Amino acid sequence: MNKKEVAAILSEIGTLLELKGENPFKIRAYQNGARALETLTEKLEDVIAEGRLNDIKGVGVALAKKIEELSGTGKLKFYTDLRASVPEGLIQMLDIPGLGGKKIKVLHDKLGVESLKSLEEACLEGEVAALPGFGVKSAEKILSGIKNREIYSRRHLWWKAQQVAEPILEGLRVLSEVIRAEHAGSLRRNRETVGDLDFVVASDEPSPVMDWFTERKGVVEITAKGQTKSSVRLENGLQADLRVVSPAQFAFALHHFTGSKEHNVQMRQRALSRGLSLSEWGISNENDGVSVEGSETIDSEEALFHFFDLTFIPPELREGLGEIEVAENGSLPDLVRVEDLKGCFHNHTEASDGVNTLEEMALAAQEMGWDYLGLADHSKASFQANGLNEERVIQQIEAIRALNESGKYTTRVFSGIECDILTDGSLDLNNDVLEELDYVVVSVHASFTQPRDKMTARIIKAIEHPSTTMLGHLTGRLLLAREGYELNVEKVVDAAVANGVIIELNANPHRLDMDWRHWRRAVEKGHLTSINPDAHSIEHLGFVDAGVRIARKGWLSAESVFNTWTLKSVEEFLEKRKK
Ligand code: DGT
Ligand code: CA
Ligand code: CA
Ligand code: ZN
Repeated sequence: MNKKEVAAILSEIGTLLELKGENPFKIRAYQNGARALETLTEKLEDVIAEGRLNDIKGVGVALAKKIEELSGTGKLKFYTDLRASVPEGLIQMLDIPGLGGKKIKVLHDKLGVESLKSLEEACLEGEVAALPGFGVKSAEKILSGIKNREIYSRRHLWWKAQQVAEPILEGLRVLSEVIRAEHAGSLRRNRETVGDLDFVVASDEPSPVMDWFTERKGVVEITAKGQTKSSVRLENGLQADLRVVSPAQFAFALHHFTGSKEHNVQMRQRALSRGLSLSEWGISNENDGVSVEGSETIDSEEALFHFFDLTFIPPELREGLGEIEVAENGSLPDLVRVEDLKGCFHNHTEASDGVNTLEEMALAAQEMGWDYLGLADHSKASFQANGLNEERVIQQIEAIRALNESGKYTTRVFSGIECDILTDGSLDLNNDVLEELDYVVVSVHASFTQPRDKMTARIIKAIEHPSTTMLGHLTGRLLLAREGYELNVEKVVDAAVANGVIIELNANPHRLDMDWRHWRRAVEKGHLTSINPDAHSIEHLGFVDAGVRIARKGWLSAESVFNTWTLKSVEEFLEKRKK
């Protein structure tokens, strides 16, 4: 386990102890220990190897032993036992925004609630609002938190769903009875979250295919099994549907089960307007149901779209948002591809809350084949992330300059910062230092609950700051975990365009922020974006893949994406912005 993971467990132990009403000194010891590790500037393994764990302020002998155990084995019996001793319902309450160990203990002690259901009832009956320290607002917030949690639990992050789906698709493709196999549904459409997995297979022998699909390791329940459709529930909570069709039906079935429903409805209307009926089986005459001449040769989605006088519509655009009309004109955009990226911005190093060094990040970027890499550690207001003050920023700028001059790596490193937007919209570092940087990302990391107008004005003020180059994670949302803060997206986009500021597409699979639904309009207004992984480790650089998928879903082509530009154009752009 790395120091961040260990710190997270210590902090959770603190919360669990709070929940149990343990001794405040004990609780504080774990919280302090977590904080100490979060802000540790060295590698945890080194500190342990050199026996210096005890020297860290806030880490006593007992805690040091636990940290060593976690770091070495990834496990800690004390933690496992503690977790098991707390009712599951109370642990679930920790997912509700605004509820921590202390508050949950009060709810449990005063109202006897031990499950989300009983907590919901207590909220509805006004019991929570009546508790000291709670009130009507916080009861409402708890209610919406419970509701969101339910909605969240029904869906899965695209990134995770993809990891589950990939081996299934590969497994299907190697079966001798399988002629073709594809993903379908929301996963194929690159939706940010996925309800269930869908697979479509062409085969003349469905039985062995269905057997393989339902008898795989990882299947915990078979909810349906037939010759054309089977459904299973998998151990990780995901469900998966498999359709097996004849090779002649494959293109129609793939198109149908890719969806979306809205896109399908519009395609059917288009068919109907020609007296035809389009379904997952094929194209027939609306009146007599007889298969239509020419339709039997359709063996691909390209051919299917062509039959209806449309250019191929990439799956990610099939949301019923005007893609059919644009395909009719043959003017769908040439969507950005991951190979188009020549680098990326907004990445963290161990100087703030990342786990890798500057050199490790530069090497990893070089291995990605990138011409440039922008670093952007946190600024000092993000103290929990060990944000940099002015002095440390200057040190980092010098370290980056030295690295570039050493010629050690072919990747050019840009010095940046992820500067906190303070509550009033001002920036967290002084102007002299901001001007020394190659670029500045500005982000909101605190005071999420400001009213919509205030938050909008706060962000616009930061956009108008002359040093600002990019706006980080527009809404602060965490998919399936936390709603974004309230703001007027349209106004923020307008301000960004007016000031030549780039709104990033944060590619972290938990964020994918700004949402894909806003990009098409933003680009029509002349907006430029940058697909930024917000990497906190070298592995996270790979998040750009998720970002590109969402960019495609937002109709973006390479020219609207800053980090597809050449190193020279990027340097010129950043130079010009500085003047
Ligand atoms: P999900 O699973 O909620 O993330 O979203 P999808 O789009 O994967 O939905 P799913 O799995 O229920 O169905 C897969 C596709 O099958 C869907 O995108 C379109 C098609 N489909 C399903 N039900 C209907 C329907 O009632 N009408 C039409 N036109 N298409 C449907
Ligand atoms: Ca689905
Ligand atoms: Ca499905
Ligand atoms: Zn951030």
